[in-house]
Amino acid sequence: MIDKSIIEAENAKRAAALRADYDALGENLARRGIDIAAVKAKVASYGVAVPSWGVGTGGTRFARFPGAGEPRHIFDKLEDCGVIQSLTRATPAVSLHIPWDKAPAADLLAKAAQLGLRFDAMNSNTFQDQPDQPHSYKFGSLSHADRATRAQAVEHNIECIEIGRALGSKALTVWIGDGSNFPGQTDFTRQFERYLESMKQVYAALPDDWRIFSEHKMFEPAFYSTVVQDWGTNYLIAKELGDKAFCLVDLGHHAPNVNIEMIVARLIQFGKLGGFHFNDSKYGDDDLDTGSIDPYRLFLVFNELVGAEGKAGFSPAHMLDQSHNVTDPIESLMVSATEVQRAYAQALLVDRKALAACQDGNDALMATTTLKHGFRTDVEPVLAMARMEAGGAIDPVATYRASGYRAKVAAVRPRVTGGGGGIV
Ligand code: LRH
Ligand code: MN
Ligand code: MN
Repeated sequence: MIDKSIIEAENAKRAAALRADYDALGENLARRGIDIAAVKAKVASYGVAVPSWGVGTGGTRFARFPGAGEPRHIFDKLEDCGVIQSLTRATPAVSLHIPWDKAPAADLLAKAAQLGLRFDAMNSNTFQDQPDQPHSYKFGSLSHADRATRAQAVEHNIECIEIGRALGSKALTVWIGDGSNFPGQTDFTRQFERYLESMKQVYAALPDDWRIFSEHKMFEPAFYSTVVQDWGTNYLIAKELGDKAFCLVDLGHHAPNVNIEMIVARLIQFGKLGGFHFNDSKYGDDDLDTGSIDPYRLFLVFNELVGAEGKAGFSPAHMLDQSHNVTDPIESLMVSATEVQRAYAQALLVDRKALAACQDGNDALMATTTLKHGFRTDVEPVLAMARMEAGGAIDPVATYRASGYRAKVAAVRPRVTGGGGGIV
């Protein structure tokens, strides 16, 4: 999607400075007993999936302000994802949302192969009504009081598995908006029983080598109670369903100040961490760019993940889940993928032996300083070198802008008008 010659020309402007910065960092890390090449190799093998729904401008419930060259359908979306991957080399997979991305499997596979992409977890959607759907989700889906509505939601999830199977996906993520808006509107227990019964039916349709991820979220669209509201309920679900069921942690789905890294640690300890939706937030489910508000928290999450590397059966799925309102979504997703990689690289630098010794010796100050040492290290040269060696851009955003991609697609993709609320 981006001409190789543009990447090469842009890299040529920056290669000498990168080499000097990389060598200087290499010397610094060597003094700390860290081999920069080993860190680079790990960073190079790291990937985070792009959400198909993230490449279009999101919007809020007040308005949507589309940009130029908005993707018209899943094939345009995949092309945009291809751009992100070709420049960052950190996003080899795309996570699809059904029915938004419904299209013939052969066409999706052909397009993905052409762009060097594959498909990560499938996402079902029973938080909106679709045209021609017999039963409405206004009062819930998998936990609805009406059996036929629940059955329709179960069927949809099974269809998502079938679509994903044809695409080489290996997981289904289920997020529902079910809950209530008024005290007394629903019976918490009966509603959760209905949810579990429905999820058991979906679970029964899961192929042997698939996983199902339930995603918790504190509130919204239900504003009084939500069926899958926190990691505790999520853990109960995963336990209740079985070995193929895991919890998905969307960073924006918690109250402000909640210790998310500790939730991650707990789920790892009990073998139920399924994956992530990375984003950032200041107030609620803001879906801001990953690392844009609190990069230290992202680092602390990765500190837990690196600490668990190698644990039997530990392989959480890494996906972005963002909504872009004031930026070019391609640029935001490229920067976000890099931020996730940065947090990973910084967490790799933590001296875990020293940290454990500080913890066991009750040296709180040196324990936290040991962590900070990793976070404070500017690892950009490692990330940029890994990108360049993989054929990507030293500076993805500058290279993207130099390519004129957005103007080119704007010429063939008709302008979308604004208005209406967003969806995520
Ligand atoms: C819900 C959510 C969930 C949906 C996506 C569109 O807030 O995070 O992951 O599938 O947004
Ligand atoms: Mn999410
Ligand atoms: Mn969300």
